[in-house]
Amino acid sequence: MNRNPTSLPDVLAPLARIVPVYAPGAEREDGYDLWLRYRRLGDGAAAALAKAASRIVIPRTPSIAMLAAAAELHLALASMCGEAVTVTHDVADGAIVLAVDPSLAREGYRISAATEGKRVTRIAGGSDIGTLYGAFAWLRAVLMGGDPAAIEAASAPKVGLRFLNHWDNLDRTIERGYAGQSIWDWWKLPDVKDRRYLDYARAAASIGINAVSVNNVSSRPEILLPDWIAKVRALADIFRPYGIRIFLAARFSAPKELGFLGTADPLDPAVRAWWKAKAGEIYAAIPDFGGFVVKANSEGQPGPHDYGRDHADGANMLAEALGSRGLVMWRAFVYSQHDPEDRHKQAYTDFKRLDGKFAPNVIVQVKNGAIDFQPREPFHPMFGAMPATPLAFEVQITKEYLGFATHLAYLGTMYEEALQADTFAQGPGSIVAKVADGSLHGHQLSAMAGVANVGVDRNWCGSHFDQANWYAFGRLAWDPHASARDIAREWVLQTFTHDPAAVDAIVGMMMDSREAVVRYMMPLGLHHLFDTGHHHGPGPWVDNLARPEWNPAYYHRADRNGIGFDRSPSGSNAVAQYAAPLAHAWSDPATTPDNFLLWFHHLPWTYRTASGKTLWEAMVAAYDQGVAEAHGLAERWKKLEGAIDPRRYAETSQLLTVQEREAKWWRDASIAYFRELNGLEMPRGAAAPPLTVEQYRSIVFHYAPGRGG
Ligand code: GCW
Repeated sequence: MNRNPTSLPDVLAPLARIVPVYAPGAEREDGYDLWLRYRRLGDGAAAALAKAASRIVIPRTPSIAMLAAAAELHLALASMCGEAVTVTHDVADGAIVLAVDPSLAREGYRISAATEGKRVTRIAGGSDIGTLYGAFAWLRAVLMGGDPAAIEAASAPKVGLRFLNHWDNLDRTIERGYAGQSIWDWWKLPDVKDRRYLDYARAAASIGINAVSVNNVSSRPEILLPDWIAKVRALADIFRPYGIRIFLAARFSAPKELGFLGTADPLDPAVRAWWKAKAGEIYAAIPDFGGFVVKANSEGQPGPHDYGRDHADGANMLAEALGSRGLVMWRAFVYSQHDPEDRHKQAYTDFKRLDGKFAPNVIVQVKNGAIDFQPREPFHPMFGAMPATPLAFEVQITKEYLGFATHLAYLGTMYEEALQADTFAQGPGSIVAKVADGSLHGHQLSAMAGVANVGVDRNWCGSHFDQANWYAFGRLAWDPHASARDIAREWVLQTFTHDPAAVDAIVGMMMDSREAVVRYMMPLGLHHLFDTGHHHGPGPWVDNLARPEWNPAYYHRADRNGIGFDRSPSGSNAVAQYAAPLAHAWSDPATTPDNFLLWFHHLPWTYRTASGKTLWEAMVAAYDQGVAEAHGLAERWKKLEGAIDPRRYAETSQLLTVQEREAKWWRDASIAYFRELNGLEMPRGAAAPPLTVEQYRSIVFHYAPGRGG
């Protein structure tokens, strides 16, 4: 399907060696279309598609979402077949009939071929939004190479709220964004409605996203002012046909900071009245407003603790203001520099005792792991431990800690690992996915939140492969029990190629990629060893920051004798926050998987790991393997030249070169530093780092992306 377009004339070759000029047609492969890549099919396939989808039939009084479904099919069919199809009310052979079938789940759909006595495809949803999802599912099947006349499928989302969180500031910078500025052009809103808003809504809806918070959780209060609500409303109007509800990150101190009141105490009647009025004002503009996401008493953000109140007091006050109209997504990412307790334990300690105290429209939003989106973390101990509270499962799609947009790291496997982790809360099989979908404790409310990786870069996400992480998040939020490999395959078929060997090769690279990153950055359960502020590259030597728990040295605790954070009963005893089988296994290094060894234990460098190697030997071997794997990714990609279009091939090649270089840097800087502490020889066969620790320490990065405003 994606054969190389006409090749570049030979005479242009000298230029092409210097600048990336592409052959005609290649300029289109800039990634803008994401996985909605409706390219013209070959004549035979186009004729078959045109026959199977000769017209689009909509109900007599179609809702706006039904029209969005028809518009998508219309766009796709016209692009793929080369001619427009009619949108009509009359059924005929070859029609795609869009319908609502209230017997289906509200957001579910059923696609059936050859029904109604005519040769038609019927796409029915439990509501018009279900029909829209069905239309996207039908298109997905077509793009993956399915026979358009025979596609049958039925599905419904397992998670209620499938939520993208943008950490976009009001000045268009993005905290932890690596794909350029924010796509929300606040200054020109509400008058200028950028085409991107629509394309964003289409892409998000195509993978089932139904909620979006548009501003950074480390929020500014101005978004709640009337002129800003008007801007937000313009976005909400564009998202509505696509089934997406808008949320705002609310700054807890807004009534005070905006100068309306002298306090933001959640129990103060004037504060409660202010938020109620504010909610009323928002609902008058945006009747389907989703609610608030709140980062409170975390990393300098204001919150109820400022007034001696607890998180439930704060969340319930906002929940009351919204009433049954909306939800409060109250984040559990809280830790304090004044608390000497292991940071791993703090959120659990703070929230566990509040279980059952939250209002019915509050969801507590919990990161996948207890610290902070690290390349690998054990699952957050709150999962399974808060039976009376619906918990949202939050992950980062943007790769703050996995190589920004320059390293290939497919995160489907990382999400899957956390979702499949067994909490043992209700005995074996109590996996995190069952907390995310609400089934473990029978909650009606369920949610998955992903921190978006979208910006104004032409390819949206900063690299082609980073699009797969947005895609995988959406697909797993739809079904948290789905397989990361299947999702990778779907994505490759829709974006890159149908050539079976190439598909296998690309899926293979994706599946191996995140583990490679873990190995060359932080093997064996090491975590949080990033350089300060921008988090780009290694900073294991950093130990002088004011907040103790912001120092990498706090996490690795390495010295002459050993390394690792003792969270066993002899240390911080964070293991006790997990259910008995895990607490037991993870208390002893001998029964702790190598992946988490130094997360839970402080061990001598001479400790014998399961492999028979000493800890030092195992660590160096893991770093070396990570570097070899990064090199391997670049080599595997080289074999794909010609199998995919030249533009995306070249752009990805350049990034893989960066990744390999930075993998070496991670390894060498980390080993140089640890070796300075332990004074050990390099293990046999391993090369010593080329630079000194001082030289690695002295590398600085001015204006690294993602720090926000
Ligand atoms: O990972 C950390 C980031 C912060 C972020 C915080 C959070 C928005 O370094 O930039 O703040 O997580 O999740 O609130």
